[in-house]
Amino acid sequence: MSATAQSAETKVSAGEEELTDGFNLIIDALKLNGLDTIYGVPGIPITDFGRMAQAAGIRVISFRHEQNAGYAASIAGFLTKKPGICLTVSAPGFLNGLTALAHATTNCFPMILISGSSEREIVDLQQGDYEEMDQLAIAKPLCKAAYRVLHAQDIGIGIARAIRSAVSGRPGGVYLDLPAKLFGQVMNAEAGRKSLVKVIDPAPAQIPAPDSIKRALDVLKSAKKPLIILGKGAAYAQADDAIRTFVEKSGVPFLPMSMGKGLLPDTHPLCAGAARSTVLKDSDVVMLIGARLNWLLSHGKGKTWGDAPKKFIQIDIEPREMDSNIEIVAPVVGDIGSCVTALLNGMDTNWTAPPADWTGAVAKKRDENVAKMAPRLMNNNNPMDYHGALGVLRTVIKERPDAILVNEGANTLDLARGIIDIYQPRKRIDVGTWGVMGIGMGYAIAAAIETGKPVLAVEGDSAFGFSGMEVETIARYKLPVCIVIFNNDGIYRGTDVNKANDDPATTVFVKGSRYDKMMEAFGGVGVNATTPDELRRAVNAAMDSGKPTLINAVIDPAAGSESGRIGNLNPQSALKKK
Ligand code: ADP
Ligand code: TPW
Ligand code: MG
Repeated sequence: MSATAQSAETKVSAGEEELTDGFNLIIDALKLNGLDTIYGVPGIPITDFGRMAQAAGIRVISFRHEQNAGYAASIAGFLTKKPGICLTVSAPGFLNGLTALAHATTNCFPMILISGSSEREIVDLQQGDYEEMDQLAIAKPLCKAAYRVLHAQDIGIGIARAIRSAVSGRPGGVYLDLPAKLFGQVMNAEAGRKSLVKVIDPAPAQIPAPDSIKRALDVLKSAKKPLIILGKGAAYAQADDAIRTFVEKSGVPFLPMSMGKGLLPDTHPLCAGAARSTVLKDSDVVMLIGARLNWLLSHGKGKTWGDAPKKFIQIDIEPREMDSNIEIVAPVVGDIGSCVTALLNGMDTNWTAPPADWTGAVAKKRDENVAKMAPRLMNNNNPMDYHGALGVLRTVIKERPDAILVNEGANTLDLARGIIDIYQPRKRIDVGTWGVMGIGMGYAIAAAIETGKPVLAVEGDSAFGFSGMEVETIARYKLPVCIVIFNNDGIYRGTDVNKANDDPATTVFVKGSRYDKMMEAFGGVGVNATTPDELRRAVNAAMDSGKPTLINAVIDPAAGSESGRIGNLNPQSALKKK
């Protein structure tokens, strides 16, 4: 024991000095900054920290695997604009959480991964400590910022830096390394209180330059065939009213990206969601609001964008995003709330809507596509196909527009994205920029915890498997989550055959699996649904009761296609035997 700690203890027993320690200071710092929920997995050196945080009124959600806790924290950040907190043990727990931290950074979600770590002196000399790893160095390239706190008196500043780094500018993941020794460090309580920092205005408004607003409006006004694309940055910004007013006042058709759906309802007269290929190809001016020109938008070039010459306007908080793939003729750098408000203020009172032949053509195409799809959504096929099952879920969400839809898989993802209309902002959360499988249960848990709304998780059977054990977590916390597994016996399809030996093909699973029994094992409701009618009854009952429910929706194993809608990105061997 150090001399300081020794003397402190002596004083406390003499009743002369009130003391605090690392455990308490971290908890106090989080609470002071309104961070009231932690997603994690306990163990050395953070077990007692979790207990104490819970006792101090922080909601601590204990998961079965850190990756799922991390995904929960990442989407909590997206939904609330406050950094989601994930807490893990050292080396293996840290590494399990790291995928989610990288995911948060890639998707521009604010998150803080807090990991306990082993003794610095031993780690740095590589002397083989318990769960030895130089975690700070490993985290650095995968997040926006990484910090380590060595002394109790620096906890306040360390957490303040982590919060500000996560939410200011382009949001992202932050790593905070807390060595085991820090938790037990003792210091004077009054000095401890004074060392804490309540972060003032953690994500200050970033006002766009007036010139950039004027330029953007001039370009938009000059358009004959304009288009607005709303990305998940626009959803994150929580500038819902300004965005809706701007789109409606401009009269420009809009295309929502997957998680931008619901900013304006998918059923809005200006929504071009069901005319996607037409508007990308034929538009002449495209205004991006919180959406990057990455692979999801074919980098702004190539066949998808057609031959019509195009001008791009881009609104983003990150200046380096401009010209990342192609030239942006009107860059607008600032936070979306400030930018869209400035655009609205800059629009003349005599602003004229785009030419009616453009808006009319977009609406016509959209209505044709919607009409073409309608009968397929009402089919009662047995075994079910994707359209029959998704037709049911579409109605479920239409009737409960405040429910949150979680979605992952390949066919299950791509088809649900197009078929299930979303009516309110931030009600659809999915695989994001990486198209990652495994976000499902973590997202569902955080969505239920952070919003208190019912959650419908629509999951491919493979996708679900990446986080399936968290069904127990959902049952344990009695969360209003209804999981529907599109069980087609495998990845993309359940029909592949391995002709070389007796092993199953690489993309297929056990046929006729009953995932519903997993939820029953933990005391929740399990249902096996083989028809759209059975599915409808089971989902409605689950959404009405709020009981943890898992529905095994049996889907025709031959119904899907390889890689869903992105088969074009899938290299296939030219030498493959037919
Ligand atoms: P999508 O996948 O929906 O197309 P992306 O994740 O590619 O969306 O893009 C989101 C963009 O939004 C990022 O470039 C990010 O910098 C930006 N962004 C996030 N929050 C804000 C905000 N508050 N104001 C402005 N831009 C933001
Ligand atoms: C972390 C690759 C993309 S989609 C998918 C995998 C494994 C599963 C598709 O099957 P599923 O859906 O969910 O049953 P369906 O309806 O088409 O049958 N590892 C990670 N992320 C990704 N994207 C993969 C692997 C993949
Ligand atoms: Mg499948």
